[in-house]
Amino acid sequence: MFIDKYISGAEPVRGKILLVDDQVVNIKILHQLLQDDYDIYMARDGNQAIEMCKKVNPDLVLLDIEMPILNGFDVCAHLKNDPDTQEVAVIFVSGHFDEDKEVRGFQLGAVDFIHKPINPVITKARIKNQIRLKLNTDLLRTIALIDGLTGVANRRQFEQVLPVSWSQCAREKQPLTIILLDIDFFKHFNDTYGHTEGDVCLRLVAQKINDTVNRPYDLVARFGGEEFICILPNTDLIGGTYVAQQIVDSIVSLKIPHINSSISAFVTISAGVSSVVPEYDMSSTTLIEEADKQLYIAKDRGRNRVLG
Ligand code: GH3
Ligand code: MG
Ligand code: MG
Ligand code: MG
Ligand code: MG
Repeated sequence: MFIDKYISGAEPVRGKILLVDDQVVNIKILHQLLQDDYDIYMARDGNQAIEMCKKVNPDLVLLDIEMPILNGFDVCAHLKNDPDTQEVAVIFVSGHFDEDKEVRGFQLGAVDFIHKPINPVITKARIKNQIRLKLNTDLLRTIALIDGLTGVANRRQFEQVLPVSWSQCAREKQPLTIILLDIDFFKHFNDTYGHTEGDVCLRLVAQKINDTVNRPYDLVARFGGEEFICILPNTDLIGGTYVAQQIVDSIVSLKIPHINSSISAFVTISAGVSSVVPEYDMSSTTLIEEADKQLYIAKDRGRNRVLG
């Protein structure tokens, strides 16, 4: 995932709003009011609302309270209990002012209340505030997990994802593979071309690794200075070694000049691979240590190669 699209992307992010009401006329009024500024989705009952939330991941739900079968409170409770939907902002749209209902709504995690018949100016303003807050929160969360220089995951994200992948593979009795990568003679590169060119090189290398590792649950992270690490769930040592070799080859094919590399005219990278079928009571630290050991041997045997 690359951060540029969040920060300097040409198209601003449009908020997504789900309108939930059993009365078509109410949905129509809100739709007309909001359609120019937001992407609008609609649901006519509670179950449909929950389904839509999972599918379109809206930023905000405008939720009617009085509905048959599942009322608005039930829907809100459901959304807030599901990790997939708990971040969504919920504004209740209620028939008339009722303090007990407002208390209940806020206790369930709603962020605001709007009363019918709606006042268009107040409604728009409240929605705008909540959408701005939600999009900013999303942006901060994203930035906190991304390496600012290269745009790939940062160390923090790696540390969050590894235990999740670990327990998922343990549960499914599947192998988990780690690839540790380190650019060869990168100190010489900086000394030769300068630190700014070094940064450009790091970006290009990171993007190439990211393009090469592309299964949905794989992760590429910057592990430290010129080191990168990949998590490959459901991948054994043979598969992981294959991916690592593809990375090593793809970095050579970038043809980034490196006149002071002792082994090539271009920038190269070395890789250490390690794999395990995780058990819950094992530590993932040994897996990383093993990859580091293999990386060290790859360096020792001439660099620009994979060991595992
Ligand atoms: P080896 O082949 O053994 O890995 O040699 P190396 O020179 O790559 O390894 P070493 O650990 O000696 O040097 C790593 C260099 O990476 C030194 C440091 O200045 C550079 N580096 C680390 N982070 C950054 C960064 O963010 N930008 C730039 N331009 N350079 C960085
Ligand atoms: Mg209703
Ligand atoms: Mg290093
Ligand atoms: Mg290095
Ligand atoms: Mg090292």
